[in-house]
Amino acid sequence: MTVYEFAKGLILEAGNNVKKIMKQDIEIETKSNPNDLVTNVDKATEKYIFDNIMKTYPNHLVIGEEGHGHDLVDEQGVVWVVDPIDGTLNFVHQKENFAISIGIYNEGKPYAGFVYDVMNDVLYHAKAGEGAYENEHPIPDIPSTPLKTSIIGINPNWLTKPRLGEIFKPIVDEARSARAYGSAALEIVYVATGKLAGYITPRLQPWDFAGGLIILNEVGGKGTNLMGDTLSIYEPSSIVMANKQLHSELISNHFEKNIEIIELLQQRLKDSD
Ligand code: 2AM
Ligand code: CA
Repeated sequence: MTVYEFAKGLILEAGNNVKKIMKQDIEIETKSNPNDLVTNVDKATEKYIFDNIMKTYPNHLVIGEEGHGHDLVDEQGVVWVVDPIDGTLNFVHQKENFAISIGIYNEGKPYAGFVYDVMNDVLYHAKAGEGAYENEHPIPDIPSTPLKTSIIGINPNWLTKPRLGEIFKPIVDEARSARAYGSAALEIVYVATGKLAGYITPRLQPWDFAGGLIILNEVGGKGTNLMGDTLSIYEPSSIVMANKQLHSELISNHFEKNIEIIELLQQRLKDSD
């Protein structure tokens, strides 16, 4: 069995377990602030995924939101980047619109990406260089769109921030419309399937974007930080994921002229990590 096949089976199994445990009580704790939640399901799911990877591939490394590998910096070999529940607030409040996300990198290069929309039983997956799939259906390349005919994904919470809001408001104004789904992993695969033309956020952790980015790259999309730099799986970053035309329009018409604020923001992300 290839690592790809193993990972595909593992994420589906982990999703089944989530469905089973969420029927019992969900225990909620707060992390860095009152709106930053974690549940027993996040923790149990990361443990399940970690333990199974270690049983089969003891030499592989794992970076996971709920505690694994946060000290890794630039590793050789195979690295799994895992978010056991992406969209924890949705999980707690809505019991849907959350995903399990896995990105696998080999010698620093993308190997495979998986985003599992658990409640809809839809697995988005891609092996680098071999195309992306929504369950068993190939996902076609995404079309190019200018901002004025694009629906973009952005969380409205960012629009109320003093300086960031000033960068993002004109983008929302110019776009055809904006949507927020509350799970970065799902929003990135919605860019890959063309439901959204782009997704923008000033801060994501590697486990939020690693799986989705590999899927998006397979269908001709592009993901970088707001300065246009390549994303690293070892640090948090600002994010713009979009079809290539929209990506380039957003960078040149909106982000480049605010480069000083964006650089400052990027520096703060590194300092706070
Ligand atoms: P999570 O549910 O795994 O924490 C919500 O807008 C999206 O942003 C979710 O994917 C959520 O992931 C992520 N997110 C929430 N707070 C974040 C933070 N402080 N830094 C990075 N990502 C965050
Ligand atoms: Ca999470």
